[in-house]
Amino acid sequence: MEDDFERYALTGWFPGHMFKAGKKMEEALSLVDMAVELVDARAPFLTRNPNLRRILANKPFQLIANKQDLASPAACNAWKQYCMEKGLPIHFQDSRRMANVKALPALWRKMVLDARQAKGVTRPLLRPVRVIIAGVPNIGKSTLVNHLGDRNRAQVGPKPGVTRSNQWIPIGNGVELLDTPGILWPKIRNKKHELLLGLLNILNDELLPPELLAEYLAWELERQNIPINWGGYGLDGVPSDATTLLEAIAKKRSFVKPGGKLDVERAAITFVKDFRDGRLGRITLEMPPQPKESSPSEAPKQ
Ligand SMILES: Nc1nc2c(ncn2[C@@H]2O[C@H](COP(=O)(O)OP(=O)(O)OP(=O)(O)O)[C@@H](O)[C@H]2O)c(=O)[nH]1
Ligand SMILES: [Mg+2]
Repeated sequence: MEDDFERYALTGWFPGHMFKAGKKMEEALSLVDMAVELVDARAPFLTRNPNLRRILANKPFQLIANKQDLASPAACNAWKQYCMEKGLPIHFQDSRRMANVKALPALWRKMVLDARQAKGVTRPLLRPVRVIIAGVPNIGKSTLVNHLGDRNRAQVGPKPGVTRSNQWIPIGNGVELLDTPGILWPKIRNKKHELLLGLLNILNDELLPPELLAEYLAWELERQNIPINWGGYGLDGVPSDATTLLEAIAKKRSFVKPGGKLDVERAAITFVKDFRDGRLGRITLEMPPQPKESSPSEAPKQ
């Protein structure tokens, strides 16, 4: 399957939102002691917001790769190793599982208190540690916040010393969360990046035609040589192109438009949904960067 995605222009949807949300985020970050950024375990760096850590200055920061259950376990391990070597530990989790998230508040409190100590602050912190959960749309922020905050929801309310529109949700362990939707917009690098964000359901589905998302997904599967059960779509093996694939799916599922033409759009929606729901298997779309191989001219002389 050919890689020719650059022939499509970017949808150009982000800049306005990015600016407004960026300003709001800067305000929110000035109120918290630390930030937690949620990224997608299937593409951890391509779903990061490059500006968050810069805005945070010297405050503690935790990177959580969410939706671990949908990512390849081997790839998650490779990412853990890579990030550890870079001095930015990454924690993988499925935020829908309570067992995965219950230890987080105590860890966040410790991170903030340790950072104060490292700065030489000796005054005890007499208030709860304040944390914001940030990340791109649909990444699982509310899922995590609700898991952590459920029991204390009723107590939510404005507190003195905090702007009235900002509310704090106490979550126990001496931690409270800033109740602001910590939505970040990723900086879209190129068309392939935009399609990846679309595939991961981070961009609004109305922005990108499903056939294009399906073509990109099929191309990624082929590029990475990821085996999937093509037989389930009525194919003998890897399809030669996206049209063959979508027509096979439409035939197999009897997706036919009035007049008898195959409904390839519906086939594309099905294929993309199967990926998003994990029915194609646990698939990672972005691997950690490889160390640059030395070119022959740079190779050490024997
Ligand atoms: N498979 C899987 N799904 C998850 C996980 N965490 C959240 N989800 C699902 O992802 C979807 C989005 O979750 P939300 O918590 O609404 O995401 P959000 O970041 O608050 O989204 P916005 O408010 O739109 O920015 C929901 O369908 C969740 O059930 C996870 O770890 N694994
Ligand atoms: Mg939300």
